[in-house]
Amino acid sequence: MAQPTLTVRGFQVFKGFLDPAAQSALVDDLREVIRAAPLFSPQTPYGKPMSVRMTSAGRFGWYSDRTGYRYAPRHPSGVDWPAIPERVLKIWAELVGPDPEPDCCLLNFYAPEARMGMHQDKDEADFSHPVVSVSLGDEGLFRIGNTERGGKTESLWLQSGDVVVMGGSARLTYHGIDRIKPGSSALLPKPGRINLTLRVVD
Ligand code: MD6
Ligand code: FE
Repeated sequence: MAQPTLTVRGFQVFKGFLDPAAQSALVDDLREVIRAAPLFSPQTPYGKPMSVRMTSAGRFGWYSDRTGYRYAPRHPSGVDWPAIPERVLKIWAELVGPDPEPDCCLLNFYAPEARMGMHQDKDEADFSHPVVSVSLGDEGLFRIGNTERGGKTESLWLQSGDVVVMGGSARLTYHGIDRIKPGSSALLPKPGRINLTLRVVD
């Protein structure tokens, strides 16, 4: 199995795991996902829309509105989430193993001004399965904190093609994206960053 380029507070970072050709092929797959299940801006329980736009693939998709965050079996339009592309499943299989497969692939799109506040990923049933994240397009400044809110943090830039595995003792560590660097990658036709997170929800 591949060895991480670096490990930061238990987050295993595989720099350049996807080469440019693999990144382009993946973006083509994701265009199909977005065509079937268009990006939307989730409302937060606090009444403010998130700055990140999102959609999902797989049996479950991530959804949020005034009543809270949850996994939902369908896109807000009522259509089923599209299947997780094979190329995405292959990344998981290479880094985590073939079984179980992820049942949710959350797709986040960061326009130049978008960010994501510090959070834990804790809405899944079994934290023994890692979360795998794939970065595409412009670089994003990823901040890693602690298992409790607050305290000292460490930041690193995630570049197009980097993959991060968050498992083990790091599975419940706070993390977020402070900002992106528009124009740092030519992968996407306009400035922005795509991040995929793969999980086993159920
Ligand atoms: C992002 N990623 O990179 C946001 N979650 O845009 C995440 O929130 C994340 O990168 C769990 C594990 C890895 C991640
Ligand atoms: Fe997260």
